[in-house]
Amino acid sequence: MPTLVIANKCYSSWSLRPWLLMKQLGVAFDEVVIPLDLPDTKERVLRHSPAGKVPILIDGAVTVWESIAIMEYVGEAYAAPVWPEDREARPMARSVAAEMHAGFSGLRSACPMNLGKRYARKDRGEAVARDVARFSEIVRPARERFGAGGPFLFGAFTAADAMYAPLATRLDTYSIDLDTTTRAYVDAILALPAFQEWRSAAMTEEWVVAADEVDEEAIENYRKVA
Ligand SMILES: N[C@@H](CCC(=O)N[C@@H](CS)C(=O)NCC(=O)O)C(=O)O
Repeated sequence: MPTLVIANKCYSSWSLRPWLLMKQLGVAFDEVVIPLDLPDTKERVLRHSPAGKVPILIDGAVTVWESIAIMEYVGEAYAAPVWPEDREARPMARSVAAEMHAGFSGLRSACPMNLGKRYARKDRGEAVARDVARFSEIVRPARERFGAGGPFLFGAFTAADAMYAPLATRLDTYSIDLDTTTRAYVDAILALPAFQEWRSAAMTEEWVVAADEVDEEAIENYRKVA
């Protein structure tokens, strides 16, 4: 059974991506959680991969890092339907997944993933507004053209949805206004049993990163500890 090395479920958006995909596609794995921001975090991550970042997938002699590479490996090694079957949907799914991997820095830096908190609706600046608009421009045509078979971008859940899942949590957590189609897509991600499992585990984690402890902007705190 492969092992997926991840960080705190409350904060680690990159860890969520392959974890959710593997759960959703029924690929069994063990997990190792390395909490972020502790004195030995880096050293513990480096024991698994010289790139020094999680997620990392270890499968016998194979070590894979970078979320997209892990997803591609899962598809190949476990014959899992990581990408849409439709020949026209597949390149679009790969494009939007790569776009997420390389972009959305406005949303990612202004609204870090934090499943333990909720923030009031407010203007979060132009970079965030641009990223939110771009996200909707991805969701609406994908849903319209390829979404007939299910609630996700290309109908059934694929790696493209896994890539956007942390962004969906941010849009929810930071109370960002969305059009109806985009909101329905975000809700479909949040309703996934696998995501609920991740969120429940996040709520019981003991570790709280320093920035979170002094977070005065949060209007709700869902965490049992903190
Ligand atoms: N491009 C990487 C990003 C991985 C990443 O930034 N991971 C963060 C956690 S969410 C990390 O390992 N941080 C620990 C560190 O940088 O020391 C991917 O796609 O997997």
